[in-house]
Amino acid sequence: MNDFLILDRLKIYRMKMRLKKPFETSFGVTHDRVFLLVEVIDANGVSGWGESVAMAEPWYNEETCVTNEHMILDFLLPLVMAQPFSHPRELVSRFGRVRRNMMAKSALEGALWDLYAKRKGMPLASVLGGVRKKVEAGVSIGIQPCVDDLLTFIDTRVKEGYKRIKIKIKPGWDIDVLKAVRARFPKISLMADANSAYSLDDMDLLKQLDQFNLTMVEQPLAHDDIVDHAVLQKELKTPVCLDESIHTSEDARKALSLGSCGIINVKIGRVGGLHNAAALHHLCYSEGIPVWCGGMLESGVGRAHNIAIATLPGFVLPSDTASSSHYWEEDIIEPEVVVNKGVVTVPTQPGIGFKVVRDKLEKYCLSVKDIAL
Ligand code: OSB
Ligand code: MG
Repeated sequence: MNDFLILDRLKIYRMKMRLKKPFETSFGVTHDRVFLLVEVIDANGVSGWGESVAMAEPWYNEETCVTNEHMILDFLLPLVMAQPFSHPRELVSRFGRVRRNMMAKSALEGALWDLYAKRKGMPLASVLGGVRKKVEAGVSIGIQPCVDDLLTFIDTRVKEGYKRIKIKIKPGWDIDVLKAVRARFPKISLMADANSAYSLDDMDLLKQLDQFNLTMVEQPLAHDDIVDHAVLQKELKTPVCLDESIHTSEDARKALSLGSCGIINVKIGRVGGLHNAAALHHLCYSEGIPVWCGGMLESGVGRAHNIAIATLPGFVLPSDTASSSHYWEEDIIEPEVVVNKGVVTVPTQPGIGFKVVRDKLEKYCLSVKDIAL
């Protein structure tokens, strides 16, 4: 008797969903979220769902939707099919042969985790070792056309109960904007994410961040740096949080030993999947480094995975797990993700715990690759 996961089909859906409002960061503006969904179907017709958080363009990291599809179909799927496996963790070492391409690995591994949990009849959060029934939600607010628009937007989200507001900053949209936000909202938990828009030449400006009592400043310096961040962290009282620079637990270990940051943003896609995200969490938890789950403008599928990982005990800061309605006119899952008084209730159904609604999926689907295995 074995409990091998025997796969029958794999489907890759190329998706395009219009954001309610364009999302602007220091690296660019997103109007439509173009992404991939991965569905794996076992011999009993049970489906597991994963989402690739790679974007249409390589501005956040080097991956794109097109490179992810190529990696999944031409390299990762053959590794999955090469030998039987009974747990998604067995794939991590197989995928290790493929350098990087973390988001591609994560999309496929995520679908297999959902399938695994459904076959066990357990919520994904429980399978991962989660301990929370609710996760605290923060919200990430892009660069706005003017400061008044930003203040109005923050006001609605604060009134809705979000536990932390993150604003995006870039040169020219930083100190004055934060001054205005703090003047209007002196008490809220506030942070700023620069998506690598500064360098050590901006030290004087970055030091001014300390006056705003920010919970953290996220990824102020280069996307591939941990050395300059250590120099900066020594000069700042505000904790530095790393996002783009951390792809593995080894990266985190080195960053922590250099003192490059006080907090780490864990994104499942950026670290190559749920197994690696849990491992990164375990390292930070044992080192006393707080983590939280970052977002990548996910549809309901990716959002559900984020909620599951955020139930681990070291996720002690609010995560970017906003309501579906913050981003979308309608999401592709039922029920939608809802933040109530700043928290999301973790689903108790098996797997990701949200149902993918086929009609809605089809509405936003550009094309499908359907592969018999
Ligand atoms: O840096 O955290 C980021 C969105 C796309 C790419 C990078 C980032 C973001 C966000 C949005 O901040 C977070 C969310 O999905 O709510
Ligand atoms: Mg970030």
